[in-house]
Amino acid sequence: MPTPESQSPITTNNKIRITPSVMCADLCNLEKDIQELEKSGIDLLHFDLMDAHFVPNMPIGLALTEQLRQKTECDFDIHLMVEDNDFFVNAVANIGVQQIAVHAESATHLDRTLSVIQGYGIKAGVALNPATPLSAITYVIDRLDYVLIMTVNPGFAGQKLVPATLQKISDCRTFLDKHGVNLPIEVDGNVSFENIPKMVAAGADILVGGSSSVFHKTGSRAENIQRIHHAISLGLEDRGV
Ligand code: S6P
Ligand code: MG
Repeated sequence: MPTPESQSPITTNNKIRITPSVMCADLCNLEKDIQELEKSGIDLLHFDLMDAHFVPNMPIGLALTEQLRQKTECDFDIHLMVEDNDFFVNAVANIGVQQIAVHAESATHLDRTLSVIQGYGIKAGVALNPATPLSAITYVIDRLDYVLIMTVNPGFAGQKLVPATLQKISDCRTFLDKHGVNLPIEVDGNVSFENIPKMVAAGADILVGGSSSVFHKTGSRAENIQRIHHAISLGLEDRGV
């Protein structure tokens, strides 16, 4: 937990959003799984698009993203973990998605890539690996729509939280406040029932739900979403809301 001294005033509104990670869903029964989530009140879906180069994995791809676009009204939240960002940005923009985050570590021309995303009328975010300093977004902060803080090293579901990232969420909120911008912070990686209160208290606004929450084996999707809402309310209490 961040110390009281290091906590900044939370300046975003208190509508916390849950974005289930499609790679953690039942991929053989995806339509049914997504419909169940929609019935539970989810309005955002997180797609982890990987190229097996920037990260050593490739769980889901463009064809699946495109087909799922026909099956749900949810907004599509795209997390690119790829080397060729511009190829993937153009490909997913044509599918019809609502927000795209590119990694600062892989974007050679970050400012230009963000402007290409926004040129499509899509919200643009920057994703930061656990070890990447917040200063990586300093000179694009004025054009950003959100920040994606990785709380595990990207590539795989089912990992343990990198502990320093809790402090990083809080530091990110302070950093945004200092720059006078009120952007949502998305957090991704081991966003578990246990970690959610701490993440929300630190300033997280969008929670990526994977195997440690939305798709947790101990409950149905609906039960897990309820547990997440409870965990969020604990975090908001800690924020003093
Ligand atoms: C990881 C990816 C994430 C995972 C999610 C899994 O590279 O970006 O979106 O799908 O973190 O959640 P969990 O609860 O299994 O860590
Ligand atoms: Mg992700």
